[in-house]
Amino acid sequence: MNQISNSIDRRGFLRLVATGTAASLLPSCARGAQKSASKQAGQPNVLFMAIDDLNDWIGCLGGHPDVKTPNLDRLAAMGVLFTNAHCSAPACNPSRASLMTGILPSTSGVYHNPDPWRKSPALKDAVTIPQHFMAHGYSAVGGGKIYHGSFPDPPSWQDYFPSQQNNKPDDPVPPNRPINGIPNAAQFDWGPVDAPDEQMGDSQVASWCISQLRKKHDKPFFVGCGFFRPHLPWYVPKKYFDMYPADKVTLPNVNENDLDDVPPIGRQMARPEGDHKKVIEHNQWRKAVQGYLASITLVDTCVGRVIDALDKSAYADNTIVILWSDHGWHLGEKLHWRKFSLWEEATHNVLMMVVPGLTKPHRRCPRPVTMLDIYPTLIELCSLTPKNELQGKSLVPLLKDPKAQWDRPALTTHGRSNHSLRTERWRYIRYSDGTEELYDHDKDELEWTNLAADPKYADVKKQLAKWLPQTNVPEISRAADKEEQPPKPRKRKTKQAGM
Ligand SMILES: [Ca+2]
Ligand SMILES: [Ca+2]
Repeated sequence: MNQISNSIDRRGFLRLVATGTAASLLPSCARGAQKSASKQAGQPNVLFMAIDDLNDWIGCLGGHPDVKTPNLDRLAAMGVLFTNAHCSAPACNPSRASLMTGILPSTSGVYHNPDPWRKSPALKDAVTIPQHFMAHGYSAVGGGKIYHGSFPDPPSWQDYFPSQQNNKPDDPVPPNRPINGIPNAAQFDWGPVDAPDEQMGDSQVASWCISQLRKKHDKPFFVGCGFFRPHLPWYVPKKYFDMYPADKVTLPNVNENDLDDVPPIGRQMARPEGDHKKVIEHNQWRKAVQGYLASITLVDTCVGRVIDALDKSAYADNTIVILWSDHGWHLGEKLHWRKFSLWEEATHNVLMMVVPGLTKPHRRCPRPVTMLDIYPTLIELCSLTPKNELQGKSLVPLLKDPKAQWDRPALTTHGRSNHSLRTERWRYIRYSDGTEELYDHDKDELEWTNLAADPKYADVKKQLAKWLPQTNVPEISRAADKEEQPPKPRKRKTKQAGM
């Protein structure tokens, strides 16, 4: 498979960033820094930005050497970039429901995309982040994808764009789909669309958000702004595809035998006979990477417009900016595509925060944190009433000092009783049948060598296992879901050989 010959060790590149060579290339934002130190009045506003399906392929996280994300890098450089942030669940709906309520999937039973989260006994009456802000005198409005599209939550918002029931403006689509030639691909498709930026749904969401920042507000505000790309399908204007010629893009570094030491439940999550096989058969790996990178740069442009508008607004000095993605994404690593797994590619996501008067520019926090920590962090930053039921932990100590002591690992759950714990050094996975994986990130950043069976690491596993949830409630009843599901497994005819 000569496609692999151009690949790199992606986390080898990450090390380069961390040691400063590439970090020195990061754009600075001295103006933002000066503003951060300026005196603020009253309760801070919150600009709460979300990006769907964005993994660590952004410049400042070093996940991919080709990607161009000048605006995300600029925002990260204005405050604290969490370099070891993970989702609570590697799928849109459970990740977002958990983030917005502060309750773990293992407590709520919201594990998958078709789970109507407000029907969970634990979340039925949950006060979401924007609801808590409204209860403290804030206005709270949103646009684009904050909750999963099938389960919007009108009580969370005073107003919503495009509407309380539909979070997604229409996107232009190219003719003659699927462009990639993969039959029955549905959303699993990529290629340029002949449309100006202004017609893209994300550009419309950015414009709506900018209009909010230009308004005169008589109360402190909470504005949610959620972007859809790089969620599938990767139809974005041609100029973004042209930035990443397919014959030159760097492919992920993939070990064809990587699944050989993965337990059966993990192999079922990877499902190498599905997407990966189709991508290879149709010679689409390079074009897929191109499409993902192009989609990331489109959304980066939207983020840039919003932060420029904030910078020019009356609220630049007293607005907390938080930007997160809901989970990561595989593009062939572990012979897997999409999210829906417990490995680094799927759990690692983007989290950055700029807090006027508190954070300093160019700070990188290596501590393992999760999206569950956002809710208690915002409560502390904005002096809202604490909520004891929240299961995350405020990140304020790390915003003040990104190297402060931090004892808890990052927990990610995919389906009932399948968990991953990530510390700075280790990833420990335990599936519902008791099978395990253990990876040493000091030596194995790509998680290729499962050490779980080695008795030498029994104590490491034992210490990590103390952090597994004691409660694993059953999944709540599913509803029809119009968004993306993990593809159904095909029946296996023979033992899966490495591809
Ligand atoms: Ca998502
Ligand atoms: Ca392996």
